[in-house]
Amino acid sequence: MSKPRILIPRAIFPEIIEKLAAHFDVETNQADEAWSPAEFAKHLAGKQGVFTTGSERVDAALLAACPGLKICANMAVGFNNFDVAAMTAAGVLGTNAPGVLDETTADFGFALLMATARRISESEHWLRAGKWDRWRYDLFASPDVHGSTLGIIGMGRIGRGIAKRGAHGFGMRVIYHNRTQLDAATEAECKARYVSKEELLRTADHVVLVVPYSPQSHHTIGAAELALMKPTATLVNIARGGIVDDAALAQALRDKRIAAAGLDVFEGEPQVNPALLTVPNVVLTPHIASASIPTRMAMANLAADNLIGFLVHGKPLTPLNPEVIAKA
Ligand code: 8YV
Repeated sequence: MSKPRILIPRAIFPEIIEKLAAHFDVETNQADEAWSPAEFAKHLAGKQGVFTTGSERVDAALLAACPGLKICANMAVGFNNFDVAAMTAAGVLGTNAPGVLDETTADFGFALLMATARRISESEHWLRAGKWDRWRYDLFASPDVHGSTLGIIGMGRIGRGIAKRGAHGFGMRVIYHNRTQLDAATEAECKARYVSKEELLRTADHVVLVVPYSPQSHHTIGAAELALMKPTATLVNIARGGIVDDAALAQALRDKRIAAAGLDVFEGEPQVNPALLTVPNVVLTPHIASASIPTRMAMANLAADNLIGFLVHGKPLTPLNPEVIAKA
């Protein structure tokens, strides 16, 4: 019997290709050539599965061009690159990679908060530019992180990891806003208090965004929300591009409406709003919050195990639309 055919459209760990090749006829793109959506569709035609990395759009048009497709396995916890309704209608399973990146991403969120609040990037650029000639009492002086108020918008596993780091490691008062309030035991574990979004924005010294992207969460932070924040506050976005109105943020940073921002994700990435590139009080990183080697390996393994689990054994590990499994 011939093996099912799958596509890995981006470069990936060689060990993962080897693992998948034991079960599948695998087409790869280890040269990491940039494929247009039309080229992606052409390579995907005739395949039963695809190992997506989070940047490939899977929508009704792609599904119509690839009628034999059964599963799209995302190497990401976020899946806003999938039109899940269209996939369900076409009988195509989607899977994501939850759970394996929480601590690594929470570490990075905290690192970005520290770098932003304590002006690490800004002062390093200044030093590298040869501007350091002598000590000054207020040189790159900043607000404190320890003992301050940390506001977290989005209290899923990653948000809770950041809350614990802040409360237990840095003695921060943690407030959070979420679609639903956590149970009392989880709140106690994170030492976190539920507040309205408005109270959070008005009172937090440092605001961290960890909400999944959806049309409802688009521009969770725009000009009106930035206007509520303290002028000394920092804002960190490790969630998704589009959660923050980047143009409004650039303006607020330029006007010193807020003190600083740390951004790992951007509207329209890998493009970055040019206005953000010219303001000094922002730390910019290229969507690397989950990028530790062990975590990226765990994410890739989970995506691979979903492909094997579903196409070989009929049992995916982390399905997004399990209703299609029975029909497959
Ligand atoms: C991925 C992420 O690396 O898992 C997610 O949702 O944002 C990152 O960890 C990214 O999605 C890859 O495009």
